[in-house]
Amino acid sequence: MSMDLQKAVTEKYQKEIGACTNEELYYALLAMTKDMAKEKESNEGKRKLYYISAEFLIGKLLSNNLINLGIYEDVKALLAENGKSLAEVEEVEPEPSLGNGGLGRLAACFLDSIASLGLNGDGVGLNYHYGLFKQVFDKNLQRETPNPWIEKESWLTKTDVTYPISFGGFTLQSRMYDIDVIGYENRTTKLHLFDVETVDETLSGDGIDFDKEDIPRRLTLFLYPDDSDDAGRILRVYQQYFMVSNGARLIIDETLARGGDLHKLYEYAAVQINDTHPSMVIPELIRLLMERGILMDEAIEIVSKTCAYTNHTILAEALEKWPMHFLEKAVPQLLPIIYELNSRVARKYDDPSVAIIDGEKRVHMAHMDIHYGYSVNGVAYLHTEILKNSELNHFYKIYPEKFNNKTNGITFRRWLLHCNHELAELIESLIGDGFKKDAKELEKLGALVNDEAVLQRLLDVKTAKKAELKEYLAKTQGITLDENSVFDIQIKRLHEYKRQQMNALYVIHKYFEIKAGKKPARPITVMFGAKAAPAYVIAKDIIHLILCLQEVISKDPEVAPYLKVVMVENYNVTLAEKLIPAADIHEQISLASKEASGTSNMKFMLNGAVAIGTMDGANVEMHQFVGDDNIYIFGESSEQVIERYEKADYVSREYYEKDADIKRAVDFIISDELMAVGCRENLERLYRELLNKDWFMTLPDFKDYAATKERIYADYEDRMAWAKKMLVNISQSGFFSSDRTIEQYNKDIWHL
Ligand code: 26Q
Repeated sequence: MSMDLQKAVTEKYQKEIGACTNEELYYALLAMTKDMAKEKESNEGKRKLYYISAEFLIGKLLSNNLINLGIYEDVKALLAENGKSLAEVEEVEPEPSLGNGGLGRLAACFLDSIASLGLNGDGVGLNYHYGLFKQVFDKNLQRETPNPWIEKESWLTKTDVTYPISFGGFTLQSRMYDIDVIGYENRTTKLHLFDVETVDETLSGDGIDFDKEDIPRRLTLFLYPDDSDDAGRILRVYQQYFMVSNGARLIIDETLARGGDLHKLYEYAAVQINDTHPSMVIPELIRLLMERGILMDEAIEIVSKTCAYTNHTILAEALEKWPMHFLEKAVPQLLPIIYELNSRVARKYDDPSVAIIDGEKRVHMAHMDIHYGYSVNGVAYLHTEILKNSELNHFYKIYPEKFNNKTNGITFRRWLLHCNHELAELIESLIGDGFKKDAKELEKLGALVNDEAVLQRLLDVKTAKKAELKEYLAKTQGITLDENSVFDIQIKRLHEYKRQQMNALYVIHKYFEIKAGKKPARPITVMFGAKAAPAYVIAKDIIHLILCLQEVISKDPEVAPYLKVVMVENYNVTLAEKLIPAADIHEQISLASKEASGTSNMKFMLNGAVAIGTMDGANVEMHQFVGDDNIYIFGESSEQVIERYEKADYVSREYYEKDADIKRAVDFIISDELMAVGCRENLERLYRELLNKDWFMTLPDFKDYAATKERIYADYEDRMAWAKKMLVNISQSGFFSSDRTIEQYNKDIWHL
């Protein structure tokens, strides 16, 4: 192996390893890794899975690939012998931001598990040139800039596969690019990313503006973070159709190439539709089969046995409903099929709530998926129950057999072996290395919960990771941290239902307590990382509030020694890999019933952090695994919340008026102190929102939240008792491996 890197370096640069720059070493390792991936066998089998997703938030690939190839330690040692650091070489790699958050990262974890389990399945998506925007803070506000990640040499490999993709009025030539997904000590699969041949990276200014009507040149520039304006929304339709038409053609070509019979496509292909973004694959596959001579009745039947749908949200506004005239303009060839699918449903069921096309001529993509797919799954126990019993109840009554749950998971390769070598090594020294392939073996740690020497080593690893984060943030963002403070972290997309604003209100509450002389036993560092969709006004106001609090508190000599707010800039996978191992406490405080699953909760648990959370998403299952003593649960239940929405009788102002602590915290948003560092318009808008609406009910949960925070900070001071909680969390995290999730998808849905 060591020969290989020297060989790659010699071939590329005619130099010795020790004489190379970090850039040169990165490109040499990239080339070497791509060659090694080529030599590995791909998975085979009769039936092949196509995981179609608008997002694959893969993160940096070098280290993960080296780990999965089993050569990470060798490369690291070889570089060290030559006076080089693998960690510094890693810094050179740009992070592709091909996803918004959980859904995109889940797709990436799934590909890792599919490859590692040796299953026959590939990912299909789009090759966004700028991905999601890069976040910069400017005057305590979020500003968006492009994040170019494709360099001359990258993980992408250009293929010969191209298709003519027709839209209303014009046709574009596509091109498929592949990224090898290397499984852990196993085979490889591929992520197929489609691009347009005519793409042109020119933007209109220094932000992320561009001509949204110039489809041939702009189709694959950005991943859509929102659906704020019509030009943007229709561009999203073009993107989605481009993705699924390419995917459908690939599926048909590969099936035929393997000697498959299109009349039995479902014996050769399973298509997993990741949320509704790829839903047009259903009418497109039907159309392509009909082009090849199959009659409509049969084509519908074939496709219905091929496609399965995963739901990731119960927020009504996130369920895609495309106006008919968008589809007429962008993809007129699909209309006859969508009309037919709609009439078949309408003939059978007169309930308008299950119609595909509604009274306002909008196409409900999820409804099409449920009627014409063979499986519908939610992503955590509670989420699937809510889908069955309320959100999609009318569908559940028609098709109870289609509904199933697949609780999300994460890949332990990236989220433990790669991001926390120190912890992985400690675990291996205690229970051997079986957990690397069978995560359930972590349960063996349970026998050690009273071993103080072990607990002390666990605390030492945590301290080391906190110090590492401190150094990294000092170097990259000029942030100073106190590693002896408690690290309390909330990292996820900024959304009102995730309730970063409640965490911010607690910070204000603590600020006042400290001012009044009630000092915490140890300094507290509250960290945030979050991007807000550029058009999501309130989300951006919440970022503004947090940044203003960061400034006000850091400049207040009475409070700063005890409380620090840190909002990291441009939160992404790379930062997650540094923040999660360093966390003592993680915030999973969504309004019960709103977070489908959450996946950062699982990553923190695996890294020995303790959660404060509501009974929402996968927190419910985490609670079941670790028990009351090892997770801090608070807040109203999903039943209570659902009832509040049904009754529509929540008045936030009542909570504000009857509780002095709440009033003081909310009022601080428009205080002179904050106005001095912030924008009146933004802060007042947020204040009014909380006072007059508070749609995600932060105020009713606030007191319980604050009391629970006091309890968790107090418990943190008994270091041995705390280390025991850490160990229980790690030992019970095996269920949340994406290997388990993928095995369940395969057993119940894909049958590969
Ligand atoms: C829709 C229409 C127009 C433009 C954009 C969108 C859009 C984009 C992204 C809608 C939804 C998303 C992403 C959703 C998402 O990330 N959901 C998360 O999925 C995770 C994996 O299942 C869960 O753990 C999270 O609970 C869920 O919020």
